[in-house]
Amino acid sequence: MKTIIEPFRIKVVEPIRMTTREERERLLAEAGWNVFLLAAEDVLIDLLTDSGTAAMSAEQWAAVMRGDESYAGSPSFFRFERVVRDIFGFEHVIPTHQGRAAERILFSTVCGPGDVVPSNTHFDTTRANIEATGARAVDLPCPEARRPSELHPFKGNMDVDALEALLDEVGAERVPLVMLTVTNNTGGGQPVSLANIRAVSGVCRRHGIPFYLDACRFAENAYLVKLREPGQHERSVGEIAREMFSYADGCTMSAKKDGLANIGGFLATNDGELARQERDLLILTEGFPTYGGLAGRDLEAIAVGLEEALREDYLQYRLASVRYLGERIAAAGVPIVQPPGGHAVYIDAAAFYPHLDPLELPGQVLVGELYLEGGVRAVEVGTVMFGRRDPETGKEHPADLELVRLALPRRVYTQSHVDYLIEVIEAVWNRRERARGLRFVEQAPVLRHFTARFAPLERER
Ligand code: P70
Repeated sequence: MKTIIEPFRIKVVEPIRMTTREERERLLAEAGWNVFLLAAEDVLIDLLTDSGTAAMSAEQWAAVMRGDESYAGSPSFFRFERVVRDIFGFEHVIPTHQGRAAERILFSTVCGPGDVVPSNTHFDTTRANIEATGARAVDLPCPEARRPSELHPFKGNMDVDALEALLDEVGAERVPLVMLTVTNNTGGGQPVSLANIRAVSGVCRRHGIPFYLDACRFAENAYLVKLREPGQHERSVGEIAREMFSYADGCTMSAKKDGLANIGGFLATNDGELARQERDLLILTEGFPTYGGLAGRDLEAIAVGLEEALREDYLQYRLASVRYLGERIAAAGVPIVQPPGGHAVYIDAAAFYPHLDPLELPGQVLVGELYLEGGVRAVEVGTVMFGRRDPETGKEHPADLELVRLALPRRVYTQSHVDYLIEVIEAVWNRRERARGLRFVEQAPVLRHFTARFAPLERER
């Protein structure tokens, strides 16, 4: 059959609520045009994030009941550890309450002032946790990553020459580790090829630098390798994933993504001495090493979820729905990051609203318009998230790209939800010329996108 269906049927439903346009205008104004500040019940289709929003399977809920809540030595931990070791291949597995806790523990153990941590592109919490230690986070995406409309199978790749040049410039001793984010979330949910992982790992080995993967979306990356990388088509996704991790010395993971869980994460490494230091820190802030800030039932849900995330019927459906959304809106003329990636479709808001300057926050404008039009919540990945205000002069510096991410929660929405979304996006596209810019009214010094408030610019276009 040519139709790729949702490979599940629905056992529990959760009603979603339609609002009127008048209500949404009031609600968005009250939220200062920041959709993070909306009540979730006022959102119809929530594409804010694919993190922690997955629908759990019957098997996961059954595992939740098996959860053992012993403070130390819970069998739920040992089941979790066995699955993580089996898929990822690392000896030491340290559970954390989510991805950023793994990042904080890793970076505060290995980084300090003057250090430099390169990645294809750091996610915002990763960058913030590196910078919090006084180190510098450097993004080295491949050149294709900076050109949204250009087709390339592995736009998540790192620029290996740029990595070599950086190591020559700063000296390998200043680089406590190199990271690759799979898939590259900030760069459009784009996959990293096995060849690139191998090449980056090779550079690291030559210089004696540990190499880590930010593994949040490892299963989607492995499936895209299977689809797009020559010679990989016949292999299982699990086998590809194991090869990806075989080149690395450790990983950080948010199980809220490809763990198909609503909370959780982990840090993994083959370095026993490092793991000991990390566990000491874990006890200080997260909890005892056999639960690390999670309940036994969460560890069980993650153990089942990690294996389900590697099932190919699920990945085929998931990637097909992202591709369907991307291809339909692109066919209507909407500029998107091409080709659609793993967990989300990214609209190029700078090309969508060419009449708006980056400092008029075109991405945030588009996010607001999508909510006003159809109760859809997306997220800006542009100047609001990655731009910087100079603390001395107050001058705003725009981000490289002005993107809006439509992240699809896993196993949550159906084809007709996606068809509705396409209509909403087309309606916003058709009146794009009338959109006006936004300005910041309030902002926090770090991770400002979560709490900032905005107001429309006076000028009517
Ligand atoms: C997302 C969420 C989290 C994330 C990630 C990568 C590649 C680490 C983490 C941290 C965050 C988010 C963004 C916008 C709206 C809501 C939430 N990404 N590395 O949606 O993991 O959140 O578990 O601490 O993508 O992309 P954690």
